[in-house]
Amino acid sequence: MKITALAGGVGGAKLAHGFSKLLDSNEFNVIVNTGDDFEHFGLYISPDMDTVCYTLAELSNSKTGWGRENESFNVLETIKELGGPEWFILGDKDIAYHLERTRKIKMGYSLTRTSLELERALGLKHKIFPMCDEKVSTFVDTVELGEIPFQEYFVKHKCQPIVSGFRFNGIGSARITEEAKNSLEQADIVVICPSNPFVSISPIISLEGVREILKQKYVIAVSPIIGGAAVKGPLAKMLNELGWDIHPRSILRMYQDFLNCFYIAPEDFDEDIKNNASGIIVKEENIFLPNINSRKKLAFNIINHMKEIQH
Ligand code: FO1
Repeated sequence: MKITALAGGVGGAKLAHGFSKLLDSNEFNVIVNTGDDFEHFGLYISPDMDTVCYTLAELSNSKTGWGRENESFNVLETIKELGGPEWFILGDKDIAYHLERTRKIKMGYSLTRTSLELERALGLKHKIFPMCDEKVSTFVDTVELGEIPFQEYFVKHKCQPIVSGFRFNGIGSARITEEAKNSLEQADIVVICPSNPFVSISPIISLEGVREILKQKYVIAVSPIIGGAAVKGPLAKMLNELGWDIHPRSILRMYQDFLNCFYIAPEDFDEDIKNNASGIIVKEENIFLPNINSRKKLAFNIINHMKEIQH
């Protein structure tokens, strides 16, 4: 059984963590959004790649979900003393990771090669692919501040501005990497992790040809909305500001042209969503993933569902 997951940051990393515990290196890969990537202090920072890699390596900060556990902040403290920008929190070990990524990229390595080498150094057995090697930058259109870069919206302005749209700069000329494309084409199932559909999954599926591949595959998505709220991050606020219901049915609508099966929480499950899913199987399951047991359990249930379908 081969599974390829599409993931953004913290929510996506949790389910990917579950699969990584159950499947071998040749059975599971992740393709990660790079629209959040940006340069800060001259460093190439790839927040969603970092979060997925740190989570699978079990190095991630258990409170925030991003950054590393047992961090020190000497560099950031010193930057503060020097009057430099302190809005984006970078720990010392994390800075070392970004320095090494930046060094490799400056040497001419692609983001994919750089990422795979860093993953090996972290001891990861599964491959985590950036969606593309070209630069794609997410911009958020806001009512108060106009269009701003994603990390400024997310971290500097703490997701407070009202959202009116998104733009993925560079998406038209970016191409899904050969590695990520092969992984999608060879997968028995593609799992869309419980990540933000607007800013984490949309950049991946907006790459030329990706939707067409998904339409040929058995695609399972896990809702990032539970009981009228996002498990983490600004998704509920974004849905509300863009005029969508804060309900898994909104997520289902966004994915419906390629989705086969949708996992939602028991509190969101009713006859209405089941009957109006246009042929998509809606499954009721615990999709709250705070710890390794819940992550493994959901991954196990998804694998079992796939085995049933294959028989
Ligand atoms: N998220 C925050 O809310 N505040 C931060 O200061 C912050 C720093 C940071 C540093 C490295 C990294 O890899 C991720 C970091 N994140 C931070 C998370 C990240 O910016 C967002 O979670 C994603 O871009 C959204 O998926």
